[in-house]
Amino acid sequence: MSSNIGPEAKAAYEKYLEASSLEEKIERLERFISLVPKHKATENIVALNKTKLAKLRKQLEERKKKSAVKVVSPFSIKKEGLQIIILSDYHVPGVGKTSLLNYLTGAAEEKIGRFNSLPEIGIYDYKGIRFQIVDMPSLMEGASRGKGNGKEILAQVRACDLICICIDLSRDIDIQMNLILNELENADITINKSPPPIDIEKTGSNNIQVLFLTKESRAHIELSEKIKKIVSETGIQNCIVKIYGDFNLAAIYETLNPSLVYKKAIIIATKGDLPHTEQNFERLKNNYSNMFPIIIGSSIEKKVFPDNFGSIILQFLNKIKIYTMDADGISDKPLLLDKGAKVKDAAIKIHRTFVDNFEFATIIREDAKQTKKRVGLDYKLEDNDKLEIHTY
Ligand SMILES: Nc1nc2c(ncn2[C@@H]2O[C@H](COP(=O)(O)OP(=O)(O)OP(=O)(O)O)[C@@H](O)[C@H]2O)c(=O)[nH]1
Ligand SMILES: [Mg+2]
Repeated sequence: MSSNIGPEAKAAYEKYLEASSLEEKIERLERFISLVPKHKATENIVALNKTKLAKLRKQLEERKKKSAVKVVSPFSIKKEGLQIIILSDYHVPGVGKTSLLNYLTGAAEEKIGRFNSLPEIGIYDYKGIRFQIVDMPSLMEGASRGKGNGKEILAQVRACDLICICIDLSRDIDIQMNLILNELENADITINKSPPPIDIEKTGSNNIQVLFLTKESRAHIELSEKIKKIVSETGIQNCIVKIYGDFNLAAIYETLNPSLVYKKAIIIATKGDLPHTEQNFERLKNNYSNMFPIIIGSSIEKKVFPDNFGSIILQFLNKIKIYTMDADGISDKPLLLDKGAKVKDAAIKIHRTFVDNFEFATIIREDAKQTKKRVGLDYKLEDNDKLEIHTY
């Protein structure tokens, strides 16, 4: 073990090595990872141990699956439309999550100012689009290790479409940000980052091949042997590692960690009406806008909140809305599609038969020169297009 990790983490690692049961191993490895100081020199140690941890967790899950009677957790929320999870750190008084939920959806008014130990859910309707907003119980330090139902909360966060981190501007912002970012990282939830440009495909042959498939990846061709060694250390002996872009060894560890998820997140700063909160808001923007392109200032008390919140989210999630139309008129509930989607993607979403029996489509685009256009399945759609599909 490297000397960069400090005595406390070293001792924790030794304890992990002595653990006998699977549960004990997981708990001690989690503790070890949380104690390793996070900087460049320890990146690989953290990544390697996270991969180990993910494997142990998987083993435990499989063992539980075999024996367990299924119990539905109150923290597991069935997704309805785009799911947004509101998170904050634990504090009395609260950061303002339930106030925000109530402002956007009208749900849970009676729970404002009272600590929520269970999730509260509401539907925020924006121009006919339904966003499911989940106000989660606040995260305590150690949530990723299970404190305050942290594991259940973070398991749901892994499945959502967007994380909204609420930061109380009347308190120290770095304490709040550090706690949340730390717990998310320890739960293998990566924020506002794309997955590395690497695929690892298992093969039948008994060797590890590394393919550098672009000019950017070939700049690191000398890492080939190191990559093989890292992959084989995790127990994979037969695979092709395909690399499509610029990368480093930490990215190889990342790809090998089956439990890593990549999530988009924004920050909502709360209680902007309280005295001396301007400085904290400036500080929040200065320190975190590299990682968070969207930081919204708000005061629910004074009803200060962007009217176009729905549109901000859709843009950030790279979604466009398409209005279908037929002889009876234009639907007021749009279809949500990924940016860059074509007529074909919309047709599939409506019903497969619209693709199979497709004749042509008509598009109305308000600000285009030719407002009504006849197009085919491969035509690229834009936000707010009105679309009519004609079938045989
Ligand atoms: N001044 C001010 N107070 C606010 C604002 N938003 C919420 N509060 C107050 O902050 C307190 C906590 O608000 P909640 O919405 O219950 O906070 P929470 O994050 O849901 O709290 P927990 O469920 O306990 O984690 C309440 O007394 C709210 O009235 C705001 O914009 N300005
Ligand atoms: Mg609450």
